[in-house]
Amino acid sequence: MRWNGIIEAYRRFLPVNAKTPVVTLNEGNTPLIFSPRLSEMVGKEASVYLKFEGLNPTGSFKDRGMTVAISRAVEKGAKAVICASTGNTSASAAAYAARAGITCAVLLPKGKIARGKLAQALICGAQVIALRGNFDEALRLVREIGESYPVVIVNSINPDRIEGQKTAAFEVMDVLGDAPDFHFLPVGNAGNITAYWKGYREWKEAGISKKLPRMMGFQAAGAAPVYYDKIVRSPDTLATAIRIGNPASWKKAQMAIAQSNGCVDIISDAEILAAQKWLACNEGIFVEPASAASIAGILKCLGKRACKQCPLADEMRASLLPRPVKIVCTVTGHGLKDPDVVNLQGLKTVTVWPTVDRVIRAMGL
Ligand code: AN7
Repeated sequence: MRWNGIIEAYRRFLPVNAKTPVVTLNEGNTPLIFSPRLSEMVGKEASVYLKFEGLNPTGSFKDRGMTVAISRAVEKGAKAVICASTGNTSASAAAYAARAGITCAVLLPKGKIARGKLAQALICGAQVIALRGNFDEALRLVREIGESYPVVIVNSINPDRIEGQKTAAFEVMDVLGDAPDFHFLPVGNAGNITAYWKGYREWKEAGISKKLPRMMGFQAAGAAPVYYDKIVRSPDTLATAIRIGNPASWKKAQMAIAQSNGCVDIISDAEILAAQKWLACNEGIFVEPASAASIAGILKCLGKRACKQCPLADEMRASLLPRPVKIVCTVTGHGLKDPDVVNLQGLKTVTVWPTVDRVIRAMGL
């Protein structure tokens, strides 16, 4: 069957009507990839799946929310949209605005955007404004501009974004037949964890699914306002996508974690890099550093340094895990967006003269 994007697939759960002009790049329908090695690490009868959102049209989960936000903006007659971004929202907004034929302005923290994301926003013709400030300052400006100028904000403070993003939970349930037991996610501006929880709840309330997952959120240690329950004035992490100190959906994310009996924890930049490398080397999936946060998270839960409140670690120790247990980790963005990370990983090519002998020696044979 032909896939025409998330609005067509899940129309009756979304804030659209027959007259809404659908601006789509056929986003969604991303694969839920079984991870044999993570499953084995969790234990017998465990299945761990990776929701690979890097396979959306602009390479991140943001496209799900953007198709709804831009379609609705066009429906309202908007001629321009604006967003603050750590990179992926700007890439997505630029692409969908280009498709809609409207103007897009993006406010980015100068020098803190992965190279691929910047290229995406620029090539799609967005007005790219580098701010001498961080994401939180950019979002504050966008809120102010949205109040006084005729532009639609397409950050996740626009509820249409959350509505679109909740379709990822629908897709997970469509594939698994029900919600998983645990859902692991990176947390930055906290929109995505809010959206998944909304999606899971809606289908449970509609009687389509039976279970609700425990929401497991992970923040970079240097940018962890939800974990510390405190605004971080100068957030810092090499995972630039989640370099956020005052998340827009903070309260809703806390609610999702509390209501689902889940957990929020931190991982260090070193753990993020290690998880990114581990996933690429062991499962062949290259994700950007922020996305590796969910993998670093599950690895932490399975290891000795699991946080005290971690339900997964607790239940594993006490053999209380439901059997068979199902776990989903969302990997939010594609690794190709941030190619410079190979330098941080300390990875290098080997250069040799063009002889068989030299090549064989370089191969270590
Ligand atoms: C790859 O693009 O905030 O907790 O401006 O790009 O919903 O914010 C990106 C966030 C995780 C965090 N993974 O999700 C932006 C932006 C990737 C991301 C997150 C982002 P939220």
